Amino acid sequence: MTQPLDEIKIGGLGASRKRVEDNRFIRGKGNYIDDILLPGMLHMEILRSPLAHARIKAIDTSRAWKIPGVHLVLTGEIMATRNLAWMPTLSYDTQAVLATDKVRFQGQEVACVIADDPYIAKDGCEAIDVEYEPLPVIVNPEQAVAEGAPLIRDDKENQADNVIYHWEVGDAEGTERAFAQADKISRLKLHYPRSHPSPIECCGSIADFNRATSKLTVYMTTQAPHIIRAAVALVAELPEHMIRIISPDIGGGFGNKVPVYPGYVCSILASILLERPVKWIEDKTGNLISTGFARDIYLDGEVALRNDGKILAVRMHCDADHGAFFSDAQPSKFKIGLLHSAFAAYDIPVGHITARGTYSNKAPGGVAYRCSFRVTEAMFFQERMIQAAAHDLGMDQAAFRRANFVADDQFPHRTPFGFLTDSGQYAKCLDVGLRAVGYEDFLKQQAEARARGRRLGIGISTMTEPLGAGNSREYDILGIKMFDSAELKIHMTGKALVRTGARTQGQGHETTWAQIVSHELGIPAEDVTVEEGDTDTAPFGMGTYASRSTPVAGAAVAMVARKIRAKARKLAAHLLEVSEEDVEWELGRFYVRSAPSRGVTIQECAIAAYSNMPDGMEPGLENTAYYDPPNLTWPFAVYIVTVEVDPESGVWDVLNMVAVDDCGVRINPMIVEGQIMGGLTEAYAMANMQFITFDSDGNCVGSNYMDYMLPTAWETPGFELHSEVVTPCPHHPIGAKGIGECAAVGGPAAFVNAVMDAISDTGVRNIDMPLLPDRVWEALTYRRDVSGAPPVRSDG
Ligand code: MCN
Ligand code: CUM
Repeated sequence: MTQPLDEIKIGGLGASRKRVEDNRFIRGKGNYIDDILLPGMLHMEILRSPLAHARIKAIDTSRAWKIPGVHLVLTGEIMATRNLAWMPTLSYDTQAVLATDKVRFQGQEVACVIADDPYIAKDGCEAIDVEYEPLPVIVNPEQAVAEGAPLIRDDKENQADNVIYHWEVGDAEGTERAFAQADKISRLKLHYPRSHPSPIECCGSIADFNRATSKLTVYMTTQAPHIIRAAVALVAELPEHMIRIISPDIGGGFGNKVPVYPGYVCSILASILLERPVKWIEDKTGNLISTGFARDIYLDGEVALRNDGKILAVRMHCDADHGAFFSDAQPSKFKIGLLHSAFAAYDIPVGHITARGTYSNKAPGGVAYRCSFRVTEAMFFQERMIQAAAHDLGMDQAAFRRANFVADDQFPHRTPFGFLTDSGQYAKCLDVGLRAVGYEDFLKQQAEARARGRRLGIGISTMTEPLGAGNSREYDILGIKMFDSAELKIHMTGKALVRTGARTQGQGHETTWAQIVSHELGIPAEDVTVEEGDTDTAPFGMGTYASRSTPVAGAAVAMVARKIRAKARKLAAHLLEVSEEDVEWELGRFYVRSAPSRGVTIQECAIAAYSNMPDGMEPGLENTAYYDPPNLTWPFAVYIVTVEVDPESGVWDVLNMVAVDDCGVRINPMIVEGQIMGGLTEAYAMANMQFITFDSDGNCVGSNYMDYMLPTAWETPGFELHSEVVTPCPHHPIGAKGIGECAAVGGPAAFVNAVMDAISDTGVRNIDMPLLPDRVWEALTYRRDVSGAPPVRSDG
């Protein structure tokens, strides 16, 4: 008898396998965009606008052209001759590639210089003379809709004001009726500030157009190479087989590398004009002031309550500041993304959400920083409103949540805003978290400390996130449906190559996809190579964002492995000389049901596919599977934070943080924990220190790492992670749900709620993030809410 394979030993499902990609990263052998050198390559630098809103009177490039080593100076005027001064956005708006008429935000791309090296190109930019006529500036929605506000998008026909859209969902009348019957109405107004993904590697591209073959190859920092190829094909009217997008190693994406940026487009046109490779590498300030930011959204929310703690209805109005162009890179038909995933974990009979999007003189963006398209805002609003409601009712915040959660037997559950959540054990997660943090004990300590003048606080946040966009009925990008595919080739030696259309940026796909193959076929994970990111070799896919890779591409990997197994079974029957019905499968091996010791391994089937196949069977052992997810996957989490606030200085310290994440079956528990740790770190940073805002002239405050801080191990508190709650996803082939963003989504409210709890006796309802010491001090000292909405004073 053969020994059954030990799945963990071969690196299958549930193995905390070390990340194979790290082998090259920690040796400095990664292949990032700036590592790539092509023969004859030129370098591009971008001239950006110093002003937030100004008419361009003249651009004089003559001095730049004269600099030795300068090959090309691109302006909006030149772009316009190719119909490329403006480009369409994924949200059906237009965005300037290089400004022609006006600049609309500080940092906007005005011209590009292409030269022998980046330094000459930079000198070239400095030699361009632009004459600006300053215009009044708008930095928030209130200013955008004020009487007499300057019209930002005067380039657009039929755009008479600064409003982009009005949007609503839910039942307005039913909500009104429920509010009329409420014992109490709890109201909260706040601002989720602009934040920035800020990956360590900035954005960049190398365009390489070959006149002889007419083929355009672009190396690009993109999370979604196939979508970029489709977009280039549509915009440049080039056939797809003449475009190759390669996304090399990516030094972090976090949503920043989803949108299409002017730098990409300019490097492509420059390469076409010069017939030489053109490299553009963005600098850190360029990244912070001009690329896709996140959030910047205002909430006016109300909860209708019964005295016994039951939530009767919720009502929310949100004002979203999108910056100068509506360029949200999100695939839903909803203007405000998945904001209406709010309250999905709570059993709320009725609700109504209205939203308004406006333009401002700020860089465009809004949807992406470790979020499933505004779910971060949704969960933040939800958990801040829940805490305020519990406080207004005088109820314990944990008990209030438990009383309103969707119960385990209520799934699939239709939310008041139309989502169908798939599964979960919400109360159990909460109980695990409360036990871990020592809830009852802490409440006692808190009361004792308060009596001695010390301020302790405890904050709870929960989140459920719609991950895996999305089923083809409801999601598309430019009409392209959101399925994904995986291709699996088993070599004759039994080793394998799997490719998907996703693109890892640090999440570890090279490790985890191999584990799925291992789980399905019993091939050791170390025998499986994973490739992603090259549109000439990877099968079609919609890319990696919204933690959709495991829900969609990962599912496709499982499905293609099953197709391979089905063919291998036929080969096994042939080798064992029995009929297929008499063949049984155990991990890595087929055997004869009546004689289990007679069997063949998957590796023996692989060689047979090339050397000894039954009559009539096509040789080879490879296949492709497309996966159209039936629903989104809905992970759940509870985050609990305890803090101490120093009333003298407003400084707050985290005493303890507990995280209970249920993302269904974990493919690689260590990678999942890494994702949670990273997300909690970012959540802490957003709540505590990341400050990027604007003064009344539209100057970006926070355009560098002195102001916009990245937390290091020094600042970051420790986190205690819990993995004991596992609710397998009912519609995913291996029961996995996404995890990549959960902690960044649910984390911020836990920190803010903890600080608010510590000062709950002051009557202060809200301090906007980041909870900088001066804001907390102001709230405590003057007993008033502290808004973080721009403009800020720029004189310090
Ligand atoms: N995983 C697992 N078991 C599960 C779920 C996931 O083992 N039940 C593993 C996956 O196989 C994968 C990783 O965890 O290796 C993340 O999987 P998933 O949740 O599917 O998310 P994606 O791979 O689609 O990653 C996207 C997500 C997003 S949208 C942002 S933003 C973010 C995030 O990932 N950006 C990141 N985490 C990041 N981590 C790093 N290091 N760098 C980024 O840019
Ligand atoms: Cu919203 S950031 Mo991620 O989806 O790439």
